[in-house]
Amino acid sequence: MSTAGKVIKCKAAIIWEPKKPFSIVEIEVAPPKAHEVRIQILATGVCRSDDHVLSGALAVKFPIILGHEAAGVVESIGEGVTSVKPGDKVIPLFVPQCGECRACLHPRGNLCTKNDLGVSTGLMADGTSRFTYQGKPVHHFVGTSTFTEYTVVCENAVAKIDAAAPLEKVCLIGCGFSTGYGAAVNSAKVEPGSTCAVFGLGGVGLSAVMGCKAAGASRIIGVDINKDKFAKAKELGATECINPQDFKKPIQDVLIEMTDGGVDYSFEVIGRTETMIAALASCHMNFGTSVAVGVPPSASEITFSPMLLFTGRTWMGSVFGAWKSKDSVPKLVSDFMAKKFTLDPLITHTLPFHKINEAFELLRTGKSIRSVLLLQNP
Ligand code: CND
Ligand code: ZN
Ligand code: ZN
Repeated sequence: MSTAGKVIKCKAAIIWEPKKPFSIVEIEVAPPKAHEVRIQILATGVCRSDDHVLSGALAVKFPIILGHEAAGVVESIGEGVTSVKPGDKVIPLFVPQCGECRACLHPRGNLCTKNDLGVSTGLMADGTSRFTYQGKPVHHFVGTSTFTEYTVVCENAVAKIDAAAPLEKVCLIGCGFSTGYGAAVNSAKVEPGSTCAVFGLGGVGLSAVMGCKAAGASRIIGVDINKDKFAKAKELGATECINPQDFKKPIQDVLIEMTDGGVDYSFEVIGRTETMIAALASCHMNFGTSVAVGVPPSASEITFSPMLLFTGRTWMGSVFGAWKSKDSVPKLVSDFMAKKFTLDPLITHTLPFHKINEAFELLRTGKSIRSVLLLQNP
C-alpha cells in the first residue's frame, strides 16, 4: 500500500541536548509539501560535523535529527517536483543548489543562499518542521537530517544518482569524500608537482589527500596527533606523515623547514582555530594557499598576525568541496562507478542504525575513519 500523501511513522535518532547520547524513538514524518521530497534513508555516514553538535561546539536548535551524509530512495514527491520521482536512488545535499541565487549563478560559487548552515533555523523553507515526536516538532539539520528512516528535503537539496550505485558506499559522496577531495581539486586547484600538507587525517582529510594525489602533487604531508591514522594516509597518497606532539617547535616551523620555506597548499581538516593558523603559517609566504575545511566552533574567533597575509599567502574556506551540489553529485557517483576513485578505504565500520551511539564513540576515540549506518538492506 502506498504511503504517499500520508504521515509515516518510523524510527529516528533524536538529540535532546548537547553531550547526551542519541535516543532512537518512533517519530512521525509528514508528507512532502510543494517542491519537497520525502526520502527513505538506507545508508548514512557519521561525520565529525554531527559530533560538533553533540559536543556543543556547533550551535543548533534542539531537539534535532542530525545526519548529513546519506543515500536513499525517493518515497514520494510534493507538488511541482520534476527532478526526481518515487523509486529514484538519491543523495540528500546539505549545500543545496537552487540555480537562481547569486552564488548558484556565479561560476565559482557553490554555497547557495538557500542553505541552512551557520545560523541554522532547523526548519524547512516555510518555517515549519516535517518531524514530530509525541505531537511536538523536532528540528531538521542542515536541510538533510539523515539519522532517520524517512526524511523530507527541499527539491533543491537532493540529487538523483545512478540506479546501480551501492548506497552503503556512495553515501560518502554526500559529504566526507566530496568535501575533502573538492577542497584539493576545486578550491585549492592543486597543481602537478606541488607540495601539500593536510592537517587532520579523518574521513574528510584523507579525501583531501586523495584529491591532492589525483591532482598530481608530488609531496603530500599528513599531519595528525593520532599516529594510527598514518598507515591509511600513506595508502591513499601521503608521502610522509608527522605528529605535532613529536616536536618541541610549532608544527608550522617544522613544515617550513621540511619544505624549504613552506608548502604550496595546506588544508585544515580538523576544525580548530589554532590549527587553522598553523596551516596558514605553513604555506609559502609568496604563493602558498591555505584552505579551511574543518568546521570551527560557532562562538570562536581568530587572532593572527596580519603579516601572514601581507607577505602573500592566500587563505580561503571550502564548503562541500566547492562543488555545485545538484549538478556535481550525480557525476561524482558516475565517476565512482567508473572506478575513477575508491571509497572502500574510508569505510572502516558498517553498523546497523541502532548502534549509532557506538559509531560516534568509534569516531571520538579515533578508531574509525567513516562508520556507515544501515537502516534497511540497501
Ligand atoms: P575526524 O574526527 O574523523 O578527523 C579529524 C582528525 O583530526 C582526526 O584524525 C584527529 O586525530 C585529528 N586531530 C585532532 N586534533 C588535532 C590537532 N590538534 N592536530 C592535528 N590533528 C588533529 O573528522 P572528519 O574527517 O569527519 O571531519 C574533519 C573536519 O571537517 C571537522 O571539523 C568536520 O566538522 C569538518 C567538515 C567540513 C565540511 C565542509 O563542508 N567544509 C563538511 N563536513 C565536515
Ligand atoms: Zn560532513
Ligand atoms: Zn542558490
